[in-house]
Amino acid sequence: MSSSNTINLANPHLSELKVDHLYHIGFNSAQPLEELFGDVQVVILGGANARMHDIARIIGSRLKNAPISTEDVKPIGETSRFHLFKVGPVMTASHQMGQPSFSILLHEITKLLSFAKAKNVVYIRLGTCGGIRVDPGTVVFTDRSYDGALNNYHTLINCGKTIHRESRFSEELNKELVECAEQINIPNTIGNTMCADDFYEGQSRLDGAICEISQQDKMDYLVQLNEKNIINIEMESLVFGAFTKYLNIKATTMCVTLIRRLDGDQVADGAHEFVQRPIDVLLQYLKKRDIVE
Ligand code: R2B
Ligand code: URA
Repeated sequence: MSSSNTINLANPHLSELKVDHLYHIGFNSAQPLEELFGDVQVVILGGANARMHDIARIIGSRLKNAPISTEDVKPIGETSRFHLFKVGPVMTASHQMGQPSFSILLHEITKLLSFAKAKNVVYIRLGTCGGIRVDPGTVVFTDRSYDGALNNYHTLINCGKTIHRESRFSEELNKELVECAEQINIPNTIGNTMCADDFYEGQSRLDGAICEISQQDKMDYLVQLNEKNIINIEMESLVFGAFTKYLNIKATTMCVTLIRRLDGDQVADGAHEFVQRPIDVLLQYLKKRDIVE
């Protein structure tokens, strides 16, 4: 963030573009972005289109100022890749699964909000994950994110060179959200997260179509994760923590555990009832910020 608390992009080449086309979300810098998005305060990111639509509907209907009826909440911009919603000062967007897709969305919404001069914007990713030792249904707030080799940085290749960016979320935002979770009695913890590029082999599961590890290899690895205070495993936090830290955007990841990986790898149908928990924490946070009733 810059001194005026708008998002300060870190790209000197952008000023050379006459119009910046935000290709995947279907907006461009020639549009009146300040009018459309200048009031955004909170950005909610999650994997699935339908879930982000539901969250936008709930927030829209509970807005303190000018509530929006649920049938009027519709995706905006280009919808073939991501679904983006704007309800009052809240933007919600689906990012699909994995870091490459999420990273594209992050670049484009961040340019959009910077061009719109939105101030003090907070980014929250909410979703699901696998827990290691904690009980299913625990909401985990990520402090640091690690890759599968237990590096606390996101690696990218730029012009053939390897770049590492530390991945860490806002301590302040995590504390605020923990307080919200406590107020509504949702089991929660702050800890570190392992971010994998795949659900099966990348998360040391034994139930993929290919598996080259033994049960003992998996257990030894889960113990190693535990030694780094890694509580959970998901697929987007590493790039998210690195990107937002680099641009000084207040952000975090809050994911509910669907399973306890020390007990197995399969996600049972019933686990999906837990998906509501991070949404309830979010609504409590928006209430505290006086955005929803
Ligand atoms: C959690 O759940 C998804 C995989 O099922 C992935 O997007 C993630 O991070
Ligand atoms: N999402 C993941 O990435 N892993 C799990 O085990 C569950 C949900």
